[in-house]
Parts: sequence; C-alpha cells; structure tokens
Amino acid sequence: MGFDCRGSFANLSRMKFPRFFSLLIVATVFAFSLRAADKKLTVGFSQIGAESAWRTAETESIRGEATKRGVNLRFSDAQQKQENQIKAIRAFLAQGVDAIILAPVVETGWEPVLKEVKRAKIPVILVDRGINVSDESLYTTLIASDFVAEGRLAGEWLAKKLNGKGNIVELQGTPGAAPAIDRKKGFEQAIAKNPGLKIIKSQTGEFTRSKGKEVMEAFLKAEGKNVNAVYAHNDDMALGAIQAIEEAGLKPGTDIIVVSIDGVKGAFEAMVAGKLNCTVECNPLLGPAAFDAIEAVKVGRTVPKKTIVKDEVFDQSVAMDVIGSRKY
Ligand code: GYE
Repeated sequence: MGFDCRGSFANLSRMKFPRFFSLLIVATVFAFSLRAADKKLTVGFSQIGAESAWRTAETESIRGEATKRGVNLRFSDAQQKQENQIKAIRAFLAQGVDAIILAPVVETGWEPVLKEVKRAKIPVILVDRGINVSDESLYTTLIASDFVAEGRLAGEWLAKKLNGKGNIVELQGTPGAAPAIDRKKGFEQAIAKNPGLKIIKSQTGEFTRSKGKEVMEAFLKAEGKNVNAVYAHNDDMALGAIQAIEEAGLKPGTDIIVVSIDGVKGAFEAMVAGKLNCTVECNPLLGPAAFDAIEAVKVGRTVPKKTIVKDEVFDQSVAMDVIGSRKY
C-alpha cells in the first residue's frame, strides 16, 4: 500500500488554507522542540577550589554526572577567590551557556553578577553553600546540607562525650563561608546548654589540612594540657590537628577528643585508628541532583527553591563497619 502523494496534495489543497497553516506551525514547533530537546547542554561550573577531600569529591561527582549525561561542562577552579568566580560566571555568560552551577565561596557580594545572569535568563544552580541576596530570584535553586544542624549534632555528641564539662578549641572554616558561619552557630547552640563546656580558642583553618595543623600547633603552644577537645568545621582541618596533637606528644582521640564534619574516607580511617572520635557527614555527591534540576528547568518544570541533603553522625563505634561502604 504505497504513499499516494497525488491524493494527499489533493487533500491538502481541499483543506481550508488556515488549517493547513496551523498544521504547518505545529509541525515546525514540534521539529524545533525535538531539536532543542536533543541539543547537547553546555553548563558552566564555577568551583571554589580543591581545599579538601570533600571538595574534590564534589567536583568529581559533578564532572562525572556531566559526562554520564553527555553535557558539555565548562569547569573553572577559583582557587578560593570570589573575584575568580565572578570572572568565570561572566565568561560563561559570554559563552552563552545553558545553565550555571555555582559553589559560592562566601555568602555575600553576588548580586551584581547574578543580575547579569538573570537578564540573560540563564538558570543558576547553587551547590553546597548558600548566598545572601535581597532578591531570591537571582538563583534558581540551592542543593546543600543544613550546616547549623551539622554544628548542633557535633556539639551534642561532644557534650555527651565530655559529660558536659571541658575546654574546647575550634577550627573554623573559610571566613564568610556559609558552612563556617552556620557550623559555628549550631555548635554554640548545643554548647550553650552545657555551662561546663567552654570554647577557649577559635580561629580559621581555612578548611585545609595544613592550616588546621598550623593553628592547632598554636592552640597547643598557648593552652597545652588545658585543651580537652577540638571541634573542626571539616575533616581535613581535624586530620591536620591530629598531626599537631601527636607531634606535641599527646594522644588524639584520648588525651584530646577530636570532632569534625564531612565524613570523608580519611576521617573514617582516623576513627578506625582511634585518633578521630566523631564526624558528622556532609554529602558532596551533588552531581545527580544538580543536573536533575537543570534538566527540569530546561523543559519548563519548576524546581524547589531549596533541597536539603540528609546527613548522619558517625563515631568510632560504627566506623569499622561503615568504612567499606563509603563512596567518598
Ligand atoms: O565541609 C569542606 C569544604 O562547602 C560544605 O567546604 C562545603 C565545605 C566542606 O571545604 O570540606
């Protein structure tokens, strides 16, 4: 049964001229959306840097997911500098990317560049750190953990371990960064309930192992055996502090209790070795959720303004059982 073109053109010509045109328009729109749907997405990813094992795991998760989904990813490492992230976002704008993934190093200073992105109607997916803006429409969605809750969980665990009594030194994250501000707030909320617990020293270790070691050395020099515990805003700083404690001839995990946040493999190894006591997980594997959000926005679906990733507390009592199943 061949295709009778003469018959169909006859039908077409008998068709009322407007109906034919509307069919033509529908067909054209359909063809375009097919083409739009299978057009390879280009996404710009402005990453903070590689300051910790956690950050590297996040980068790998986003890069890996881009490859899996055939997305053309433009990656920029800002070396911890906001001005480099702003430069990268302007470059992505000039390149006409389809979407931008941003891990903002600090909370403030984003309004001018995000206004430019909004004018270009390019969706902005914030990963792991939030920002302070007067107009929330300057970003599409935030995918992150609840840092205040993480700090509170660490504080509650330590308060129990120390029976509500002791001197704590705190290694803070990058000044002005959402996790540093909120993990401090949450921890102090938990400590405030225990008058016997005191934060005697608190300083930034910039989320790095080397700075964590350096600052802990200074704390030990200043306070010596007066220190009962160290609270680090991330595992990398805690691992640096453990080195400093050992070099000071003390036993980390025993003489000085060590609590931190992230849940990276190195932290589990230190817990199994008895040197770290507890870590509060902060999941860096945000690639799938970030690209789900981009794909949803690209086909006109709405996405929640905020997606909070669930975290767990791990201490030495479970470390050996869990370490084998850790993905980062
Ligand atoms: O805890 C730390 C990294 O923004 C949640 O940044 C992230 C933090 C993470 O440097 O390891």
